[in-house]
Amino acid sequence: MTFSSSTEGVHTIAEILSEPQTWTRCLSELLDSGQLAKINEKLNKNVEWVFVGCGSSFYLAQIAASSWSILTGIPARAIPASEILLFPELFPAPCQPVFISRSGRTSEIVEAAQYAESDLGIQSLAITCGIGTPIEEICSNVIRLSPADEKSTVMTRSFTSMLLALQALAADRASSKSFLTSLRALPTQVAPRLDGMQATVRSLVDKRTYADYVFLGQGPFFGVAQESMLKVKEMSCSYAQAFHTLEFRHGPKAIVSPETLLTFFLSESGFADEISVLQEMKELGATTLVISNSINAAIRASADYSIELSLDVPQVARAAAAVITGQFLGFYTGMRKGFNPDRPRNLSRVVMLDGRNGGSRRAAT
Ligand code: F1P
Repeated sequence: MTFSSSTEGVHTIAEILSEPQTWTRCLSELLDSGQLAKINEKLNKNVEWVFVGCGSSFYLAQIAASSWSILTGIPARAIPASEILLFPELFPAPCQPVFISRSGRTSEIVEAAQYAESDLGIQSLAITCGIGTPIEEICSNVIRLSPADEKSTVMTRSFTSMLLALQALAADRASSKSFLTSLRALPTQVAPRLDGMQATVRSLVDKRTYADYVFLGQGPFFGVAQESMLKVKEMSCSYAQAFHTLEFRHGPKAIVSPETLLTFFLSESGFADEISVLQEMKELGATTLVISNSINAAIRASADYSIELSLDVPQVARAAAAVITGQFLGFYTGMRKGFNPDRPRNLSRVVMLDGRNGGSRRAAT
């Protein structure tokens, strides 16, 4: 594989490779400080939790909401901040909002938090990698993960670190000591697997690029598919889409051809059903990449490429590790196409909207 220059992408690849050690730093600070229990005492217990974000942070919100319901049994959903601003009816009180923002400055998320706290009088939670940001001023409770901040525009370690922090909050809420133990063990289990992940992705990218990158996942892995789609779009300007795995049969599979790279994030809960989609799509001629905790003969028969995570943690805790594959795929596809992932086309680190008027929102009749 030839890269246009050795200096390109240096920040992004370094930040991806630093994820396990960053997780260790963020999780130990969080778990050893007693902060999670204090936050859980203050936040509302028995209402719907609503995770809010923009861009990658919205896809993070999707994984966090799915994790929250699975771990605590409390209803949860994810919503882009813009929906709250434009359709406030979609954000009914009472609810427990969690605002997710690496920068803490994105206009839509700041306004949505302002609306929740000032207009609706809801005590919310913000999670950010920034310091001294508007979101920290506005929200009643804040989780700060400064070690996870990045130089690069695209979110990588900030994404997975904030995800693990929210999964830890859910585990604390559910008094699940075993899940917290799994999260603490995750970095040590994932670190030695990065080389293998990277090698498989590089061998795939080395051979060719594709007209269409499709990512498939269910439950918490749907958000993983969404974020992987965005990483490939942002870093390589390729056409990429994401679907719930079984949803792909209901029409979108019309696009399948050898020009299509289908990436399957297999779950434990849907393993057998998801593999049958894999087999069907292979028969239709797709090129397939499978990320699974275990790879069996059925997968090997239909996977052109596969990455076996073999992590000794519950499936929800594997989402952060699975996202890294999508980050590598976006990075190496971008480098191969002559882009610089550190400076993605058309993008800025933070989306700040000029003159976006704040003020309270009235539901349209
Ligand atoms: C995150 C975000 C990213 C996007 C780009 C611009 O905003 O929208 O999702 O990839 O980097 O910023 P935030 O998490 O800082 O609010």
